[in-house]
Amino acid sequence: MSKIDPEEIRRVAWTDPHDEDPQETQEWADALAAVVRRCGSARGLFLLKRLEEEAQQLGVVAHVPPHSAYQNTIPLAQQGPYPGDLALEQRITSIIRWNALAMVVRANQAAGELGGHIASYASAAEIFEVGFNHFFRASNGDQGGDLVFYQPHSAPGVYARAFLEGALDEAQLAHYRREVGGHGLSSYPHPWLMPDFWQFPTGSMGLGPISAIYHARFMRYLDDRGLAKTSRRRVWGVFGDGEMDEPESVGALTLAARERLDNLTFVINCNLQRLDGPVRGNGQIIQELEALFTGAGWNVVKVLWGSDWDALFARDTTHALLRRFAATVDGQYQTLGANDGVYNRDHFFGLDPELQRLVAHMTPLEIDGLTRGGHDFRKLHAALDLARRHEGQPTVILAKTKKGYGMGAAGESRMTAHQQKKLDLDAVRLFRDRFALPLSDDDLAQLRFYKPPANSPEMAYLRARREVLGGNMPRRVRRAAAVPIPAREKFARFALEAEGKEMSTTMAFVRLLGNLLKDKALGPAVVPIVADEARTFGMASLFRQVGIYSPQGQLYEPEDQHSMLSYREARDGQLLEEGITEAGAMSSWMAAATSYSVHGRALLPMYIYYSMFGFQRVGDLIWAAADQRARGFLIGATAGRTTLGGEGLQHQDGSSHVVAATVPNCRAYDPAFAYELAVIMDHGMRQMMERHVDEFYYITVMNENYAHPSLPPGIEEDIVRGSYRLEAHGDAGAPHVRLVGSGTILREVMAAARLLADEWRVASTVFSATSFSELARDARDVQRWNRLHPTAPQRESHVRRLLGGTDPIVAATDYVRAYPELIAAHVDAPFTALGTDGFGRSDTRVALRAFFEVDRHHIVAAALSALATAGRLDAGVAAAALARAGLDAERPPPWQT
Ligand SMILES: Cc1ncc(C[n+]2csc(CCOP(=O)(O)OP(=O)(O)O)c2C)c(N)n1
Ligand SMILES: [Mg+2]
Repeated sequence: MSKIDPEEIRRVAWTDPHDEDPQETQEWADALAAVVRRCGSARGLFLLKRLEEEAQQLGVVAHVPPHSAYQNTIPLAQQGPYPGDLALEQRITSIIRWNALAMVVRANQAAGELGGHIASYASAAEIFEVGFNHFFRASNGDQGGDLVFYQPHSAPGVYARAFLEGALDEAQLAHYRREVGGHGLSSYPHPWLMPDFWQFPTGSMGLGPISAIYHARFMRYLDDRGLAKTSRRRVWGVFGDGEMDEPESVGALTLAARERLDNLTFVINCNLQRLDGPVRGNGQIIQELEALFTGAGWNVVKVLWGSDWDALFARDTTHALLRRFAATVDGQYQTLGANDGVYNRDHFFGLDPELQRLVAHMTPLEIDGLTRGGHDFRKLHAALDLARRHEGQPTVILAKTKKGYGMGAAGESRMTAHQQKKLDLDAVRLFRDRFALPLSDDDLAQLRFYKPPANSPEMAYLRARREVLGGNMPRRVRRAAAVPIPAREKFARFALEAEGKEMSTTMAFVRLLGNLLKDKALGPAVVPIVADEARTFGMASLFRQVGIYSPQGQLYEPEDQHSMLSYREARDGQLLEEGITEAGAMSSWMAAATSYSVHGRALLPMYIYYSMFGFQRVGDLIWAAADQRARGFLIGATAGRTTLGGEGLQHQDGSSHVVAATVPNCRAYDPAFAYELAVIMDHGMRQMMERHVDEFYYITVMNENYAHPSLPPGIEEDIVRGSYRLEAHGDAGAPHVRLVGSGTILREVMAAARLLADEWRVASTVFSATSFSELARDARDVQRWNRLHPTAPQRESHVRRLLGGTDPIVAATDYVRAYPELIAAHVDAPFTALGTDGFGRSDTRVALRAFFEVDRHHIVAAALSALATAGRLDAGVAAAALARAGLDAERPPPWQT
């Protein structure tokens, strides 16, 4: 042990005024250092743990910060040699940087409105390149590759690399953000728009992180159930430090640790900035994230300082650098990043005489060249390698970078870096020089893309690296083997031949699900998902029938082990019981719903949930699922604003169908009868599992019990189209009205038809509307075709086929009026919509339906009123009907109370 220099001790004391006995402190520190040197870090850690136990026994409470010092987690000694050619990789990265920049600047020169981002990729380039050259494995034959979630605003960099790999051509790069016309590249990762390229949409902050976690988890599920071999596949996610503020980003961290997802690595691009400014101007986002991830149970690896700092650390025996780092907030780091070596010398090192001495031998240019760890291949490689080898925990790599790295005064660490997309010629020239790009001034002026000759060392190296790793990335596969759907009669006989049996459509769904699970071919492909509501929907029998997935099996005797419905967790359990996280359940659903593409194994997920907590709560995840070409069923249960009686304002859903109608590949249905549900599910399964159609189904089911008729003949296709003629009432020659009902309100409509015939001598035809949105879509298509083919024989939409003519139409629903009004523009008759606009509230169904004016009496009154307006009935009859039913014409509208 070297002799302690009293001068050194004084220096420690000088920097830590709380130290009463610096000599003693130094002795402890030296003793620890000696043990680590002699016996290794494991022994050092052991001693510390023992000391901590001793301290606890003595009643000493440690105030240990929840993060480590502001330095690299991996010490230089454990770094290992770099397995690549640093110089070549540097050159390749520079070329990609250039092409990414040229792509964005060109898009903005060509059409100033297109936008695009450079600064995010500029900060992430080395992270991506280390991944592409050494870690990201592509799917190759039977070898499933890695799943990579790319930071969305870095898309130009991913395109620029694909250009070098030959997956994209120059014309495509020139059409960045110009997708109309079919040759362009989408702004961010969108599988809908680039189905052979992108796998996962990440453009909406926060959805990438939660989705990545559930994909990693779902790979375990596939393996544990023997559905696909995934043990060699990994999930890598590169996300922004600002993005980590999204609740979704952090909402599932503990799940990843709990399920020991060591197949998962996050790399957080900690450039300390988001769009408007610093992520934590007055704090340190890296330390905050370290505390968060450590607390959640992750393995945390910090990559803060590049290799050129190593020599400084080695000489900094008193940790003056670490103390200065700890005292520097991110807003200050940003300013340091934006300024030159002289500024950094004076405003960082200059604050401490010890640090001044440490860099006294360095020129300002050398100080300026000190890089952050996230721009150093060696440091990044060591971290990703550690993550890949680490067992039992997911790993997060916190990589400190600079936003706009290399953009100089045009963007580097500047407040406005995020939105910088126009660079003048001087800035572009500096960029070329900074990255030593082989570009002439004319190349710069033209913003020419650059691709080295095919036989150049750069291209040979790039190809060789990707060959080792299985080929080009990103790449998306479009299909998997079809899964045969059993004959409808086999799984749905009870629904098709219900013969008046009483049930709810929820019960019918659960029974259908149970039957499908028993089918030999389809059964194993079904993935039932709940978010702590299985009992609510009468699905508890599934616990025992198929088991609840748990990677640990069941480590306890369930309290109800002797019950038929025992809570059974199993390693090969089929049901995903997600707990109270709709975002998590939805992410699981997405993983299963895209398994046909990601894993080459088509599955049929069915996520059943409180309908209010779907499109409203996790609508953006559903939108992302649509982008991802998800296939599966979303079942909105306890649906309808007046059907879910007691639950009140926050539970009663009156709007999900309106939102569902806006998702282009979502087919949404509101069936009233079990046979409708069976026909819709049968159709959906065949579309998705047999015909490989990229669409998914949203079906609302209710908890109201009533009698269900059998399937009338010949109406299956109309059920799928959105409506069919159910029955007629009244005498020929009487004034006639058309009544349309959907969901349980169809039964109010049927009752109204009888009242109209019996009490008011009005005839009616009743239609069941299984989907106003599907009717409207068909009508919209036909309307457009007719508009564009004015001289051709005009086509007729399904809704006009059913509801042609001018007899008034009254359409009633348990959703807001906007839902039935989707078809109003496509019929010629006077159209009255009755719906549940306003706030829900708790009461009985009867009371609620009267309150929202969707019960039989209001339907009768609306029908008579419409006939009177049309001049087919005396207005007094309508008034009499209101009076007879005791309806208060002067009460305020329900949507105002
Ligand atoms: C849900 C959502 N909200 C807002 C945005 C707009 N937005 C795009 S990037 C960005 C800042 C991202 O900062 P960060 O995550 O730190 O990434 P960086 O660009 O700094 O690498 C914002 C606010 C978005 N894409 N998604
Ligand atoms: Mg950032």
